[in-house]
Parts: sequence; C-alpha cells; structure tokens
Amino acid sequence: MSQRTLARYLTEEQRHKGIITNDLKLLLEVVARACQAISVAVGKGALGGVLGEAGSDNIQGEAQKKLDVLSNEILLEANEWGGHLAAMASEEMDLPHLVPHRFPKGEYLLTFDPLDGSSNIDVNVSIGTIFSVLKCPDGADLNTPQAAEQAFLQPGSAQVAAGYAVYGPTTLLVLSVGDGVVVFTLDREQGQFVLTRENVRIPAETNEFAINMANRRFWEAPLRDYVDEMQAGKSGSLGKDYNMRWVASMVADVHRIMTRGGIFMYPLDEKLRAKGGKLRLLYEANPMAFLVEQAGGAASTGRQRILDIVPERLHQRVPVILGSRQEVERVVACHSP
Ligand code: P6P
Repeated sequence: MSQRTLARYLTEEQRHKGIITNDLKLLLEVVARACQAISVAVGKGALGGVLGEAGSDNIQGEAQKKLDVLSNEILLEANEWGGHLAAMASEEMDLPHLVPHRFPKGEYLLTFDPLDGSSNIDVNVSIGTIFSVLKCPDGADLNTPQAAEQAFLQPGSAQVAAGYAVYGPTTLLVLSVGDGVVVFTLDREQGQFVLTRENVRIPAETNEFAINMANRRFWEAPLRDYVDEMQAGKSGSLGKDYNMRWVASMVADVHRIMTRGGIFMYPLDEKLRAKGGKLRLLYEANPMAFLVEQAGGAASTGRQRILDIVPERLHQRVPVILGSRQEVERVVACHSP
C-alpha cells in the first residue's frame, strides 16, 4: 500500500469526515513544513551556528536560545501569506502577531510554543514544537496586537486541532483534528511526513510517573502525599511499584505517555504560586490536553479539567496533571476536599 502522507491523511479526513476545511488543511500542512524546517535547524546543532543564547529574554523573563528565536521566525514566516490565519500567538512574543495587511486574513488563530524544552538543546536531548488551532471569533477586533489578545482567550475545548513535533532520533508529528490522534514520521529522503500510527490510545492504568522531584518541598500536601505513595510502591497504599521519568522537555515526556501510558505532573508549587504554575495554558497545556483526551486520557489542573478553563491572559500559566485516565483521576481525587 502506498504511503499515506500528511497531505493524503488530511484530504481523506476532509473527504470522508467533513471535519476539515480547505483552510485548516492548508494551515496544518504549512505548520508541518515549518516543523520540517525547524527539524533541519535543530539537526545541524553546532554546525549550523544555532546553539547557545540569543542574548534576549521573552515575556516569560526566560533567556531565549538562538533556536527559540529561529523557530519562532520560521513559524511566523510560513503562516503569514497563506490566507488561512487571522493572527498568531507565541511563547516568544509578548503580544499576538497580526497577519500583515498585504496578505489576506483567514478564519483561524494559531498559538505555538515554537521550541519547547529549549534548556535541552545544548545537551542534545529531544525538544519539540507545540501548536494549537482555534477559530477566530466573528467580529473579533484585530486592529492592533493589544486588541487581538481577546480573540485568543477561548477555552481549550474550542480547539479545532492541536499537535506537536518532537525532534528526537526521528522527527515525529503527532496530530488531532478532533477525530483521534495520529502519528507521522518525517521521511527525510522524501522530505514529507508519513503516517506511521493511527488511533493512538493511552492505557488507562500506568506504573510510570513524570515529575521534577527537586520541587517536592514546594508542592501542596495532597500531591506530595500522592507521590510519596507512588514511591512507596507495593508496600504503600497504591499497592504497586512505579517507575519515574523526567526529561524536562514536555513534548518528550508527553510523547512517552502517548506511546506507553504514564502520568505527567507539573503541579502548583509555592515558588510558582504567584505565577499560577509553570506551564502556559494556551500553547502548552491546552494542545497537550486536547491530544491526551483525544487518545482516551485525562488532563486536569488537579482541581479542574484543563480544557474547561476560560483564559484571562495570553500567557496564563496553569498546573498540569495529565496522562493515563485512572491515575489522573486518583490525583484529582486526592485534591478533593
Ligand atoms: P523544570 C521546558 O522549559 C518546560 O517548559 C517543559 O517543556 C518542561 O516540562 C518543564 O519546563 C521543565 O521544567 O522545572 O523541570 O526545568
């Protein structure tokens, strides 16, 4: 059987399921091509002169890596001209980026973390691009970047598509348009993404958890007690031994969970309480929550379903507990009064 490329998958979804418009198909193909370009830049590393600091900070007050800035520029330039987008928002930009007047505007909004896990770039650990697609509300004020922010403040349940690329031993594109989760592998010789896995399902149970244990002293008691029980293994109340992984690259940790199950936790902790959490809602938590739920998993702040949160700010942060549904539900239950 001939290979099913991304273009063929999207065409067939459009033809048979009627859940993809031409503009959404173009948007996703453009984003995929941008991820291919980012994959090439990431793969060059020191040979491409793209390692190290860019010498600037983003709105998060985080020092930007050269590849953060380059990846952001690749996504902006790729998406400006197609006529499928009204505006974009990125972890690396304070305000939304409006489609320039010289290009037609479309009906979609795109948010992205252009290169997530960039602290891992210089140590050659998997990193990735996370993206989320929303419909632009009718009548949205897109006259200025400041005014355009309001259009993005939609709950994650309003997403029409979400995905991530993971730049690891292979470059993968993991995508959902609301019809389950599929995985494409980049065929570097042909220069296109080829469908390699359909109907991704996250096992409901797991014995593997992902959390940065160095923050234990800052966690709220319910979460701390739960993780202690995971560490207690068979002799504890959970009655089974657990394994732990922490890549410190959300895309890599989430992809492991999409592949074999697990629970990923970046909970609220005392040093982050004022900020609301570590991970950003619009372009990290929401797209990952959409994908995880589409694969049968669950995604919560510990107290609320992530996809139900109505954002108040573009770069709002939230606690994230996501992955195998039974495990997430147990963690949520331990937060219940
Ligand atoms: P820590 C990467 O900077 C990131 O935003 C996520 O990809 C990752 O899960 C988390 O931060 C790692 O945070 O505190 O363990 O370095």
